Amino acid sequence: GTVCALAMMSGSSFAADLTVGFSQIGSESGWRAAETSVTKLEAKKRGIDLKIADAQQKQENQIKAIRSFIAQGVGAIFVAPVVATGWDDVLKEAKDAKIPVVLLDRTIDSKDDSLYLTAVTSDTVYEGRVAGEWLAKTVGDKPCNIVELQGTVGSSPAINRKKGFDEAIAKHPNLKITRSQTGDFTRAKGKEVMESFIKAENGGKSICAVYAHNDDMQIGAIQALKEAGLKPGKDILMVSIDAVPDLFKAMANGEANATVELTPNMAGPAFDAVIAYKKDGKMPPKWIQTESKVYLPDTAAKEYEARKDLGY
Ligand code: GZL
Repeated sequence: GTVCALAMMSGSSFAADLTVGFSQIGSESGWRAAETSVTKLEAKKRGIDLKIADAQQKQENQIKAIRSFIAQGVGAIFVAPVVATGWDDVLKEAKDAKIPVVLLDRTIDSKDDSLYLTAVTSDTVYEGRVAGEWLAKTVGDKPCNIVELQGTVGSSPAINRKKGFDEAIAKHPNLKITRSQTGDFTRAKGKEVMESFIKAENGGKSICAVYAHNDDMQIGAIQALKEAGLKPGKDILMVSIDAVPDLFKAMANGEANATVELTPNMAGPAFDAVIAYKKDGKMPPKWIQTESKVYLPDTAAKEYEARKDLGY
């Protein structure tokens, strides 16, 4: 009745005077674009005033944005840290200004975890591991040369997705990564690096599988393989991570074989943690983990339909 309505009111009215500054990496991938649009939706749902700064993938722009949010006296700061190191000083300034910081979708290497309230991310080591396990199961015991498209150098997902995948295939000596290079999580770079792999691997004939740290680089790789007259998804196994609509489309066309889901909604749990902290002093866990799940071609068409209007 009334009490509940008042509680609801106080919750949302409390959120209504909350301003959050979000230092977003950029729009390097379909997943990143979806994360930005979902964050705007989640802020709107809670009546939160959201200010987003796009860093065009540059850490110095993120640090500038955080300093400007501190100067504006925002209620909380979200940051998706493009790389894992170099944050201690600016996060110390936010801490001294008593502005809680939440890490979204990537983590930082810091000995001092008091520099952030919580990190909302998936388990990116697990994502790499399930990708490796799926490939091992699919290949069986025949020799398989794998080429790997790594994410942004020094970013926590690139480091962890490599770690998890390496651990999984270490158990299968017939699986070997013969080439590994960063495609910086973008389609263009993923295509460019795949073209160089094809040249180096005698026209790509010796490539058994492509492991890409995200779907956007995989989509670039598919284009490069097709232009070289090869058949990705048929002669070459294609496994990647993010579960973006265009990858489901590629799977439905028989050009990709598996993707591991990464929800773009990191902001919902982040907003709720900040509201509970500021309203009732409730300390969230240091890591709020989002779920990951492997998707295969059998449900690709349905999953594509379910996601295509999500703002990717
Ligand atoms: C992972 C996230 C990665 C996505 C990419 O949590 O940081 O960044 O996998 C994006 O698509 O560039």
